Amino acid sequence: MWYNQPSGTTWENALPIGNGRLGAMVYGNVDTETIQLNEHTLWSGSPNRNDNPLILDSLAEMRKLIFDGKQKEAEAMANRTIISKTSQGQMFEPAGNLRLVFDTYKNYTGYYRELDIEKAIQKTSYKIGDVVYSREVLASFPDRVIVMHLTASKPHSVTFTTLFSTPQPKAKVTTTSNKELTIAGTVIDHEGVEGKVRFKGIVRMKLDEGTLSANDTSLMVKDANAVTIYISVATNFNNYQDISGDENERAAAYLNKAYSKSFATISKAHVEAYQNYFNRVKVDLGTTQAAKLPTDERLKNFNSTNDPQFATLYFQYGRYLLISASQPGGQPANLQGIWNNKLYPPWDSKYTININAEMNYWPVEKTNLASLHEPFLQMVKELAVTGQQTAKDMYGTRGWMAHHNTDIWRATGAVDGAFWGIWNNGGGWTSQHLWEHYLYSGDKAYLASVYPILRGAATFYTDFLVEHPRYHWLVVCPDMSPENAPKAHQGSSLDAGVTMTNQIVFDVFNTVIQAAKILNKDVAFVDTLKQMRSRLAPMHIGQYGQLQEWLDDVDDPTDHHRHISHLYGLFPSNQISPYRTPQLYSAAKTTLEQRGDVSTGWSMGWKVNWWAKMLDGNHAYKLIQNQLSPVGANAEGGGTYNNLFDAHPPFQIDGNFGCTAGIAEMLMQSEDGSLHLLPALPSIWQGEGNISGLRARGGFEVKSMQWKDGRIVKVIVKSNLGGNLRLRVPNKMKMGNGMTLNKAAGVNSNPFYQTEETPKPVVSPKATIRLPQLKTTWLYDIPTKKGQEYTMVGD
Ligand code: FUC
Repeated sequence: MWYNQPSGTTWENALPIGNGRLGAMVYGNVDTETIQLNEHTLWSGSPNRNDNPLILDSLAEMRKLIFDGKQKEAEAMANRTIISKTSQGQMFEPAGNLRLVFDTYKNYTGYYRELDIEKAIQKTSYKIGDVVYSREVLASFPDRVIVMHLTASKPHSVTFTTLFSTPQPKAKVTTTSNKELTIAGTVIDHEGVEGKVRFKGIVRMKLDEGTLSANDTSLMVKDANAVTIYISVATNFNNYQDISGDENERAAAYLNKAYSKSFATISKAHVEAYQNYFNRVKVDLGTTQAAKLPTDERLKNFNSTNDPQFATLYFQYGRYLLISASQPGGQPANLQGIWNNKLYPPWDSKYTININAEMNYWPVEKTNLASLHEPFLQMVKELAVTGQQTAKDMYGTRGWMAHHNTDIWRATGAVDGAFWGIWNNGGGWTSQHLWEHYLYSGDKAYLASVYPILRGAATFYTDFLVEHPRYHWLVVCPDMSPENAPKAHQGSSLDAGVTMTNQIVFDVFNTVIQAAKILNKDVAFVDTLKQMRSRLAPMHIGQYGQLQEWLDDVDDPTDHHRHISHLYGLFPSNQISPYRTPQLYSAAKTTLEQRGDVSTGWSMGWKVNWWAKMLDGNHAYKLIQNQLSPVGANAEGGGTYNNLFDAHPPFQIDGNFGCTAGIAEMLMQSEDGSLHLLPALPSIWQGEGNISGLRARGGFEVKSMQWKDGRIVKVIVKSNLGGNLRLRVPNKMKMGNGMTLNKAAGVNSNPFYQTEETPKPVVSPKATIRLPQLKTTWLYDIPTKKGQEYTMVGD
């Protein structure tokens, strides 16, 4: 990514770097360089809970109101008895800005700045007079510090003053006797929770000639040949229950260790560590002349030119952002990843778990970054602890649950008001990531270790489900379909047994049933789950041919709401399939068409995945075009900033990750009983292309895949676990050695490719169903051995 202009004062022009612990936005301004700093554990507040236990005594009454159609009364009651009376969630906080103020900056020429996502290094350069100045900055993975290197083409030309500014009201900037610049502070209180996270930042310089001096609040470099700036930030956070760490000691330890190394040494180790992740996937969708322009111009042109490399760049940038924001042992990527400059960020820059936080982790397994799933999986484990008390204190159930938001303290109470907060599936949905991680790795010891958490998520539902008095299915009540309400409910979102919830409960039960079978345990519990599963509400197809969002046929075909939660069953779940459930597939398509394309950033990202699952590459590509429009160009607002951050707006990183996952889904899918290659290749990418390194369920890795004119020329699949490889491809193929391939027959014997039968939908007599016309595909079975590679070529 590169630009001909500095960022100016616009944060969304600055370029992000990060190592999963430290994040920074680098502005690249000539007069004053700004490095806006974040640290992953720097959050407002301190360990706290936010449950409202009043509901426990009024649950029966609440349910009756909902079942009697008195949603508004139920909502008023929920605001009193369910919504938290304390914290609505704490905020991810900025540390401050390191500023380098230069004495020579006027009349610069040849300005250039870039973010090299193959190396995770940001560079800025410009010329003043006959001196070329350059800056390079990285957030080192192995060394845990941010390091900037400044050089000039003429000796003794580097002169600047370094200072800190911060929006944190309880922070102090000083210099030390050994000429370090430091910032130390305590975060703010928020919503009645005392801010107790302390942070420390230390900046130390290494000069090649020239002089370094200090006053009370700044460091002055004069006439150096080159300068290396080492930046270390740490907090006292140990985990969500314990903040007894020593931020001073930590910040100093990282700094001292790194300071002994040169920029070249740090840079080399950093690039190696980064590429260990990044290089696992390579993709080429073609390159045209359009790729020669600066990134911001390509963004402007994307909708009117043929620039397939821009989609490649955006896909790889999603991987770059995930590697930079989410590292084992760190916090999961939040609504803004690890990049926030505001004291009061939008939605607290926390974790919204009715879609956004899960979306962040959609690309992680398939784009070969599985170990970066860890921070999210760790959060789920912690939610299972805090959420156990919430389940007990609020709803009197066993197991664990979470509502629609959480934060670094793993709060699991209901927040933001009844319209948004009465959603009980934060545990159910996030727990499915544990299972997904298993499906890709096949690691049974891991599965055994997370089984109690999966079981706990199911146990909550076994205690919480109630029989619907009219329909007699087992339903969740109170319930809601995230953030949407049918007109029939007088503006209230409260309901019972909404489609998304039924789909999530179905998944949670299936997962435990399968996991228990693999681990050979819990026969009685599995029996209970099977019985209860058979009493869950099936999906409904309503009067307009749509997939119903609610149990009653009350959808509005002109509703363009950004949440289309009932399509959870199409993606990321797999209950709706073109091959297995044609009626539901048709209904899901009708729903997608009725809801329309353009929306907020993350909603468009989700739609890329849905259209990929619809096997409609051109429609998926249209959504990519909508998403890759400069912010402001779409009527509904969603789009992309110059630094390719996704715009809700404002900036929210989920859209980046959603679209990255969607591009992977267009090229390969492995959820629906086979490894499906090129399921949704848009015409614009058909000519020629290749990708290597995508991962599929059951331990398969597509080592390389080449296509031409929409047909697969050659594919090499590595089998890491053995078992049947059922391959679905758009053209006839044979083995690389010329042998014919066996046509697939019967159920796929590969245990990682089992699909649970979706209950038959209830169909409105008024519905018109257009059964799908599917493109012909070839389906083969290839028995594989663990560790072997298999080459298949077009026939
Ligand atoms: C949900 C969404 C909003 C936003 C917020 C962070 O509330 O409905 O669009 O993404 O999360």
